Amino acid sequence: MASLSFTTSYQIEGAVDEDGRGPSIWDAFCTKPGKIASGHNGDVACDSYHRAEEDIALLKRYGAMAYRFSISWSRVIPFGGRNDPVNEQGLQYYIKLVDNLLAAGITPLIALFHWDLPDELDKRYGGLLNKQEFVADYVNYARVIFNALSPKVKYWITFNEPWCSSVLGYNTGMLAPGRTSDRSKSPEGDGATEPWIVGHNLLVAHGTVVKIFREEYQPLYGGEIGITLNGDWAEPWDPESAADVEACDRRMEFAISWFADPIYFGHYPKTMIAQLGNRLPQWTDKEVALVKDSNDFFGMNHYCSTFVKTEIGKPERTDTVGNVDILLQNKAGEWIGPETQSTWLRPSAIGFRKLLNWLSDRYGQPKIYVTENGTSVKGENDLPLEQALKDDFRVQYFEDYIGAMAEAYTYDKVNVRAYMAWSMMDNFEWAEGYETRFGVTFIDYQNNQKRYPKASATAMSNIFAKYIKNP
Ligand code: GBH
Repeated sequence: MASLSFTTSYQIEGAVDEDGRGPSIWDAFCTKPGKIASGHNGDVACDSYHRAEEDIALLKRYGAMAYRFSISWSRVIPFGGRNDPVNEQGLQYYIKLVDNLLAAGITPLIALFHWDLPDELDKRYGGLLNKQEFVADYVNYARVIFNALSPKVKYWITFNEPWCSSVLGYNTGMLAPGRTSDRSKSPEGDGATEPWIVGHNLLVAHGTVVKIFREEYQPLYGGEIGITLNGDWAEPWDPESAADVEACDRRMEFAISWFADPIYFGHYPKTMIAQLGNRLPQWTDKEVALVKDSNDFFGMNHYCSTFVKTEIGKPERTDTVGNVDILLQNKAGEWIGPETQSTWLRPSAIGFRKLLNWLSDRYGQPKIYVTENGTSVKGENDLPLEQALKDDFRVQYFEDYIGAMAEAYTYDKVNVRAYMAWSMMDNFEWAEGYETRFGVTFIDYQNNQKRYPKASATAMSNIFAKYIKNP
């Protein structure tokens, strides 16, 4: 299964006040001064709430086989909680979206949660920090969606990038809800407890919903469910240095194994236990039973590679990534890849192939779905429209990365079965606002969100036709 496409609710929909939608933590976060580039917000975004049909027609024209999107919890249950009313209009929006995708021959793949928690749940009980309440409300929300859509939708993602929700939402404060409150508490580390608590709660919520899906919905309608993690490939800064090689392991474990080890092995990775001690929550037997073996597929978002150097001794800065220093240059002064618009994103297709192999080896050849992969282009937002549409850099990126994935599949026997490009269209890039563009479709934000296919949109159909066969 290959797709040209992927989007998420808050990043594309807009219409934040319409048809009974309640506010999410992202609506609240965007009002905080200094949090989002140029003070942007998702009020209008790509206006996809009103243009879903136009977008599906575009997908069809691009030859997309699948479309991954996320559901806005606060559109469906405006206050979010299990005793709060369901907003029928919000639910109908997604039912119609799915029906229209299916009618167009496009397979829907749904993420239940891509960061936009109903704001009320954050206010009511601390949102993701409150295990008991959060899990119960998430279960209720998932049931509402499964009841409406599981007969039609065969691919489900419980959470997108729990690392981002935990670390960026509760430690660096870069993403909503923007908490940084317990940084620098203790001398033996940066002292943060909240990211590890949130990560744990997300895993328990994931495992609980997977169990319900498997017991109550899968037997009736089939379908698959899993979690999507994010992870860059880590390459040692000095390959001769054992310490740098170890730093790479720490980096990978703190990014990916934090969530994948409990799911595949039933415990946290050893580097995290060693570094975080009792700040890492303990697994109860009941929780292990819920979380272990809870992936039907391994969802992986991947963008780039970095060099990694040992950095023991500066824990206050790097605790959350594994006490490592992340660099773009190796010891010889070589850059990992060309510059993009995003400071964090340095492409390296070889790194992608290595990552796929690492996942496959460590987790016993799981079925992998690449649920996001793509790039911004340096200066793209400043180009006149005609030039922005000639995004050769992005075309090259996709060719290289999909080529590397095809090699991993063909020569390394990695069981990678789906690929979704980020993104079908330029959209609200969280803290980067609208200044960074990732789309294969240009959105003219100045002119009524008009859509223009970029060269990469055309290129993608050809790339897929070359490498990937159905399903
Ligand atoms: C994806 O995350 C998101 O899932 C998607 O919604 C988003 O639009 C896309 O990225 C493109 O930005 O200061 O080093 O913490 C990708 C993983 C992890 C990439 C956090 C950006 C922030 C830089 N992201 N990282 S850092």
